[in-house]
Amino acid sequence: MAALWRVHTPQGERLARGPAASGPKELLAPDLGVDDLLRGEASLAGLDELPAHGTLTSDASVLAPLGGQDVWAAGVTYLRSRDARLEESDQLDAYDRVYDAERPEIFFKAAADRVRGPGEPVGVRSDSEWDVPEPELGVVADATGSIVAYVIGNDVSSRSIEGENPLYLPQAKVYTGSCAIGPCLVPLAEAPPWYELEISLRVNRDGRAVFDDTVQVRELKRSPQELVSWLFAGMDFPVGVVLLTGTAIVPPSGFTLSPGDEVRIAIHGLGALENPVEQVGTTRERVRP
Ligand code: DO4
Ligand code: MG
Repeated sequence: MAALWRVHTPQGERLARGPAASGPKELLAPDLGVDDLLRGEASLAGLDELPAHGTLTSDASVLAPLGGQDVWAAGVTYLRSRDARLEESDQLDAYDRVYDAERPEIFFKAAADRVRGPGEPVGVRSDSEWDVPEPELGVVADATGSIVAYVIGNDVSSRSIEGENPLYLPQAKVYTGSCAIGPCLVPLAEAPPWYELEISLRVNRDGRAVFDDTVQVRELKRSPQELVSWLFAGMDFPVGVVLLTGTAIVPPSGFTLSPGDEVRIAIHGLGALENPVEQVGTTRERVRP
């Protein structure tokens, strides 16, 4: 059951292969990158057949399993998410309509080089009062628009900024540390079908769980392939792309992430993604019109 890992070794960055549950074991060719496997020349489906180029030493650390893949995200794809947006916003209509509409909500989330990997901090904005992790199934599409792997993603978001006005969505969703991906890419053939996956979230504060919840991905309103086909309807992705498929876990309204919290997202078969939380941006005086 091999998954694709990206690791930092004393000799530099390398791809590696190993089970999602127990980590990278074998290094792959030094000149092989994630882009090569998603561009269509070599394929992630043949991961098990790629020649090994050494074993991993204990001083290797795990990186976000991406090359040049940007991250996009779909929203309001679960009933729970639609209800949460209706609660936080007085622009009721937009969220109700997009849940039922033919065209899904899809937004740009993070440029490839801004994605945080396992163990790296995710951010809460200095000008936001209400922040949440959004644990999501990420699907990895190759250059042809076929889903070739699954991965865990965190669409960290500001609910106070999003709730104030839907036009503030880019500020609520795209900022330093707002996206974490990892720990590895699990090829489709190695993963359970998406509708059998279960997503768990736990937030620890001072070593104690302050929030945890679990949801079933089968509650997703649209299939991952449908979401990907909308993404490719207007854009090409020569080295593939990651699409987060939306959240169904929304902590109660009294909950906000705080710097120092530890976020753990697990999906059986895809491993676990853990990130501490830090404050990002510079505090500014709030000037209201
Ligand atoms: O418009 C809000 C985005 C909602 C979202 O990110 C989600 O449902 O996961
Ligand atoms: Mg989301």
